[in-house]
Amino acid sequence: MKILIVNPNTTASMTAKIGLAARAVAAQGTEIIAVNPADGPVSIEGYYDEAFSVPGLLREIAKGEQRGVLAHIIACFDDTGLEAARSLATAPVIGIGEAAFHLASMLGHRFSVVTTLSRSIAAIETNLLKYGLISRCASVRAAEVPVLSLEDPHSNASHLISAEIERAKTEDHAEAIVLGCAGMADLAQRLTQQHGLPVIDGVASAVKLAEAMAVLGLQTSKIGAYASPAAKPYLGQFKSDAPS
Ligand code: 5HY
Repeated sequence: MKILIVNPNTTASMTAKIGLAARAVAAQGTEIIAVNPADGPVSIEGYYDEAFSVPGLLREIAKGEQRGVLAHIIACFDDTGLEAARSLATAPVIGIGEAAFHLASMLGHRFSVVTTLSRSIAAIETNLLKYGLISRCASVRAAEVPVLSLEDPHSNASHLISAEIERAKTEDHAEAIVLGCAGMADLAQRLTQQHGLPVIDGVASAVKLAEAMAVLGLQTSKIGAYASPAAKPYLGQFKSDAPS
């Protein structure tokens, strides 16, 4: 089976890291296709970046549909463009945030999220409300690390993330931790051992959920919220994106 994983930002090293984390847990026979758009922000830190990442994301989802992938994964923790992607796609579309939240909710009474910057907290809390899991979330904390510092081996990002995990554990009584950035995908195993509680990476979580849905032959429901977009002209630079 083919699974598409889209990093909606345009940093190729993060796409490579995401692909590595995905292939590390993929089942035999699962082909992971990891891509990022050519156009758009190098990192997504807040609503404005998010808005400009969506067109490129949707174009990659459209290509995945043409390639016949059995599931799509959006590898941005804000689940950027999730509903639009589901409207476009027939195969299931899984956001790494939603995937990780659900797994965390099955591992402890309450979980905390540790993300990059404070400016990302509101979008994560909004998603928790939307997914019906806000009551299971003890806190959403930010380690105050820029997304691209996760690509710098000399940064102290992992140390700051670790310190925030310890605070969530001791101050917020979190029983599980969700890593709030796709760029943290390589940290989950070490932080689980270091802190003695489940530390969950959304990339790996989404890959296993995607495989499950593909094996079950599940597809996005097209009779309501995620119905295919109505055919209409789009003018200007989005002319070629118009639904037919
Ligand atoms: C992500 N930004 O997973 C989010 C995380 C964040 O470029 N990839 C990004 O900090 O919002």
